Amino acid sequence: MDKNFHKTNRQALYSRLEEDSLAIVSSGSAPRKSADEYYYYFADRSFMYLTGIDQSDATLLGFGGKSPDEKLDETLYIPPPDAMLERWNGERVKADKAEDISGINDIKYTQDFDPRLDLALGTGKYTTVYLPLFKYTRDEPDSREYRLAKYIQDRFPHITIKDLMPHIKALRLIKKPCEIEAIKKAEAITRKGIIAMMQAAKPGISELELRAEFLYAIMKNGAPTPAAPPIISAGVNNFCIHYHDHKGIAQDGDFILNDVGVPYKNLVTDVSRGWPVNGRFSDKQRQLYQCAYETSEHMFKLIKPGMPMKDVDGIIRQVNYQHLKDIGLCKSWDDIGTYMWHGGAHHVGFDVHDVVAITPDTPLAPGMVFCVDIGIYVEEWGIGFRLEDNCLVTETGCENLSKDIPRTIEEIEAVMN
Ligand SMILES: [Mn+2]
Repeated sequence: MDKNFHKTNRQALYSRLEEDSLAIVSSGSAPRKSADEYYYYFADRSFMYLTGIDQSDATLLGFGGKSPDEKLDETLYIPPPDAMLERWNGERVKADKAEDISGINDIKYTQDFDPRLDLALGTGKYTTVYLPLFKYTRDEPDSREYRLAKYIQDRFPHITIKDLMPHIKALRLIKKPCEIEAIKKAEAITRKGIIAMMQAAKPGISELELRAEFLYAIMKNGAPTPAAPPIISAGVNNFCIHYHDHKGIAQDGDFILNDVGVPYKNLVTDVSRGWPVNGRFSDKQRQLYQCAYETSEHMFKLIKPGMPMKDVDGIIRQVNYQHLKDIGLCKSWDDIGTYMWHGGAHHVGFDVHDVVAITPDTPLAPGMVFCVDIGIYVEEWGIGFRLEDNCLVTETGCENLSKDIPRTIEEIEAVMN
């Protein structure tokens, strides 16, 4: 991304904050996996959104209440050069490069952060510190932000700590044109990965080999990693929604489920398809897939600005119920939960389940990107799958960003045979 993207994001963020406030966002560090082995480092997504700097243990310090045209008052703290550590672990971002990437003019080293913060808060000039206080579950250990919040409260009791996440989530909700372009690039790579699996598929292939085909295709096309651990399963394993075992072998007649995504410039896709391992839909597979396809097509004709977010899920369920009733599977509305196990409309962006400011009543607006995900699970038939596409809300309606990934029965069979 161009540095102006990150700069515009920071300007928009600071202008939302109270005057006399500070905002602190850290890039994070890799958690330890076992012994002296660490998980791959993955920069905090909001830090990436604001700076573009893919460097662990870096911190952005910004000052709130600035109007978007004012000169930004901010400092980026990066780890200092360390020849020995860099020989082992790779190059650390240097000040000039950090400035080029982020558009931040004031770059300092991490050891300068604590004294600067103490000094600033000690002046009595500031009343509020914003920190991204995000926990996925309540019993997660405290991140650096929570520890910092506690330190500030103990040491500077006159300071109010506020959560920065609602402001970041509001910004991340509406995608800019360069983000949409990046998602489109990511869709093209995702397409290659999914087609590679479809073309390699044959009865007897293992889930692991299908996964390898996907990873090989996307990495060969420049994706350094999948967007999230790919979900690729066969037969009854499709009934585990977040399946990661990859121990199964696809038998003749099995349906394959793929729920996969790819990042491009930090923007990700999330696409699911269901397809027969032998390349020909059976009658039952065809019936069910067509229900999901018709529901999806209905949604892409319907979605437009102003519609409340909750209607996407709600209408998917109603329309899909009607289709499942037409083929005799649902007798009454009470049956729908037997076959539809999850909702289908989460946003995608810097995260696969994007961290955005949304409520059920939020009206859709141009620039939002979310999944239209129709999952059908019929255990008595041994068939389960999702048809999941990425929907961009436009000025007048919407666009299916993943429409070029084989989607109709005819397209899938043509690619596989
Ligand atoms: Mn998905």
